[in-house]
Amino acid sequence: MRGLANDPESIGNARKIHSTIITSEQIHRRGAAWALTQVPASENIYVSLDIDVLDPSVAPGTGTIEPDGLSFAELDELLRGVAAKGRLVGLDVVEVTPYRDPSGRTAQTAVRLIVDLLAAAFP
Ligand SMILES: [Mn+2]
Repeated sequence: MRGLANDPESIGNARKIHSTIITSEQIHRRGAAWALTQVPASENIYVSLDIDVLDPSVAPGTGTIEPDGLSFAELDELLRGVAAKGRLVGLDVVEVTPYRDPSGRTAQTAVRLIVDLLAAAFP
């Protein structure tokens, strides 16, 4: 989680169901490898990725632009590491909005993240 758009109600609801919340600031400070230690191993894993977690310099084509997002390297390391935590059974990527990004880099970045995750999950 990151940015100014986080509201206390959403965070409270996530905590009520015992979700672990890791902020992008923590990942910048402590690294993706540390964040992966906070993810428990599981039989089945579903990855739901909102592209706006990335810094807008990498992914400007999205609905909510917030500075200081994850770098491509941070997110790629996280996704590849999550694949080692169990069996990947599903994946979605949301908030890729190509018409807001004439350069096409947001979609290209999203595709590369998907490819790297699938390659790690199904070597
Ligand atoms: Mn979003």
